[in-house]
Amino acid sequence: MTSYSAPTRRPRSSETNSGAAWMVATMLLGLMVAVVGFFALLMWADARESLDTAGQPAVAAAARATDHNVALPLNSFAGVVPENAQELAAAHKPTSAALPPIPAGELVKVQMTLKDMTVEIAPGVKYRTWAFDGHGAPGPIVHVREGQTVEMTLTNGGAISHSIDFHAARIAPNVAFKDVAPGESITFRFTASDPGVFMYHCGTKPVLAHIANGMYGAIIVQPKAGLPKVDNEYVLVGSEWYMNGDGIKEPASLDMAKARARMPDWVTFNGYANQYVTHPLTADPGETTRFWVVAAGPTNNVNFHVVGGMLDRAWVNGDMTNPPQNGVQTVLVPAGGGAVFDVKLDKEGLYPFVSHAFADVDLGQVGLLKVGNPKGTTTH
Ligand SMILES: [Cu+2]
Repeated sequence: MTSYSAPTRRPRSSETNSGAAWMVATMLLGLMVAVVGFFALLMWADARESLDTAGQPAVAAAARATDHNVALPLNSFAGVVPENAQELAAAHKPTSAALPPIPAGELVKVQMTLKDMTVEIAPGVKYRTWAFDGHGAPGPIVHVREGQTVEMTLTNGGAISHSIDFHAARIAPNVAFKDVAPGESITFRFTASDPGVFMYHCGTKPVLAHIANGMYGAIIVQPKAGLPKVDNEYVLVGSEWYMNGDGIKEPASLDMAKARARMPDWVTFNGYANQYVTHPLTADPGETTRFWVVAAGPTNNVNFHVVGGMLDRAWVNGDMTNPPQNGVQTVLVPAGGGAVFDVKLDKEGLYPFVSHAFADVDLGQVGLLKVGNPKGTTTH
């Protein structure tokens, strides 16, 4: 600093002896400044050239990111609940997992009206869904027998176009699964020719958004030949939620960037986190329970497992034209797929059923099968 400021100071007469030295120093410093300035100029020119070549794509990428709401970092609201969450969970009426009866006759008419509605997906956590038949998510369980004809009528009571795609149908999707404008209806028929448990969902683009907003459900096609008799039957639809807020003060909506990044806030069975932990499904000791499981996603699989039990019969992939596998621990139900499991539990107790991908358990995809009347709770 001192040497830099020195040349600007005027020398006094008593300093004339050192005047020559100052002059030399000044010249040297001037030279140094010129050299440094020259190199700075070179570096600036180089940087500018780099910007000219790379700047345009970078700006375009940033614009794309903004357009599609994929800017990072993503804010997670996983597990965020109000303080009285336990109380709210207890007050919540659980979604029925019971298998409804098969309608009589050769023709089964199914009618659904689509509505935009706010539902609770965890204690005190609200989400704006697009819902089949005012059910929130999942939509109503459709239960038919192999060989019956399903006549599906979808009325769009929502604000944008939607559709319905049945995985149980062999049908031209461009005709049957086409978009239905708000206020309009579509009717189509298909024969339930393949036994199993299948997903149905809205197939309107972007499908990721429509499924993530709750547009999915299960259709069960009982095999004509029948299945081994069981004591209890439950339907579980796995799915995950991606939120743009915590949903506590005001309902959350879809965060598409989180859906693309596979970063759910909640993962559920039948649309509500942990609901069958607070309100367990039931069985008696020695009974066999059948689980009809669909993984609706939009993206996550369900790795189905019953803690303390065995999947005594497992119709993997819902294939009912072949014998089931026996004594299996965990079965993968892929997103968009289904499977059927018979579980016989002899001892009284609380048996958790989970997706054994435990990140999803942490986010709410766990329930209890209460066998008999065990005392207390489970620490598992
Ligand atoms: Cu839709």
